[in-house]
Amino acid sequence: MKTTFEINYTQQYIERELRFGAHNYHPIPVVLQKGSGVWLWDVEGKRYFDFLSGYSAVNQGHCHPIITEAFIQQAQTLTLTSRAFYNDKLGAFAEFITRRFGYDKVLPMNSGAEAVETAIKLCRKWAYEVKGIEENKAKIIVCENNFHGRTSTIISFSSDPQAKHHFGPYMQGFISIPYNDADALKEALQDPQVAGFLVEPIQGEAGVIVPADGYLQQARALCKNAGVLFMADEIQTGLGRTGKMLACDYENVRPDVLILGKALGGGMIPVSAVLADDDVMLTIKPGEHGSTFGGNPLACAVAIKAVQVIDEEKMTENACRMGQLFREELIKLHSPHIGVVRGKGLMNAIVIRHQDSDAAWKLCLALKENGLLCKPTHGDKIRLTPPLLINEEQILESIDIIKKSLSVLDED
Ligand code: IF1
Repeated sequence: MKTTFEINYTQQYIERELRFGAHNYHPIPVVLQKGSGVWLWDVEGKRYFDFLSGYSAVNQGHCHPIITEAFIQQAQTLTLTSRAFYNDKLGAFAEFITRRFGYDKVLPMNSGAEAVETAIKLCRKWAYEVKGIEENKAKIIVCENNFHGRTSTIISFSSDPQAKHHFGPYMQGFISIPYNDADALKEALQDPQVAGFLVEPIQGEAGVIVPADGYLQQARALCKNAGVLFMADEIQTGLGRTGKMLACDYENVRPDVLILGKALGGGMIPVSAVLADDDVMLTIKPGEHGSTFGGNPLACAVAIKAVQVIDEEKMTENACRMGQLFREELIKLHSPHIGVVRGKGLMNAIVIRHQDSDAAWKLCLALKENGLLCKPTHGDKIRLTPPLLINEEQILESIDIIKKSLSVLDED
């Protein structure tokens, strides 16, 4: 039973956060306290399906027992040494992750944005020292409506005004082309100063934009022919999210530079990584790049388990099956308010069709009331990305919640 007192209780948490925290987000008004698997609980004890999964950082589910165990054990042993010294976990992580994904070397970082920055720096170093581009002239091709993070360099090549307005001056050296357009890429690759192509295999923030079958393979081949690096940002699409370990696996594409993040930290700590072969990775020499926290023993111990549980518990296969069922069931609702259902595996989105411009926000509030958490993006799109261990019964239950919640949009 919900009393006025309890509503105020939630409100108190929200007010404190607003009072003392910067206002760089506009959260759904729910205050979370506990998580387990696909479930979250708020401070009033109400349980929700998590259909955001910490923006896909929690693919393995909240507080996964095996990852938690590795975390606790390592936290009680050794957590941070810096890279001034060797530690006994970085080698194990490096061997594990390079073998798992088939690359010569890994460079560990923390956030996704740092890993993207690392890929950009690596690409430029390679451009000058291997490809032979004139100093300070290297260019990287990116796609319109990309999302690769929020550093001042990365927002320089964003096409989202919200992400870049009044954060200039911007970094030079990026060429933006339409996504899912191999001809545009071919054209842009004519420029001999191009050193790389940075792309999301499925665009996340843009609203789960799945490119045409064959696009990634075509793009990969075009880059190879032009002698430029194909760099895949799999920070959000990777680690089982789309129903394959990597979204690039759908087209048997092996990027020259593979960027991983988010779920590599098992939903517990920020862990990101850049994978490449020696001809690229060894262009960066000691002292030229790094991070205090990158490759720390706690991160390494957690990251190994974070990937192992995805494999051992067949989360990728489950994401593929449950994603298919989920999209089928969404379409079967025949809701006049759902314009589009799209996605792969458990990386899905719906586009809300409604005259009211804040209909998606209203729907998310109704979903929250009915026990399912998610967040709109770009006004009319809602990403639906539950943890990868969600089962069939839970998918059907979530569909019931969505069906029930859609009725709030009938009213006007
Ligand atoms: C926020 C979306 C998800 C990413 C790709 C790099 C990064 C991200 C493909 C940077 C981050 C975020 C950050 C989050 C919103 C979020 C997001 F809405 F943008 F699309 F995941 F759903 N490459 N994605 O998607 O990684 O530095 O954040 O670790 O609030 O900014 P980071």
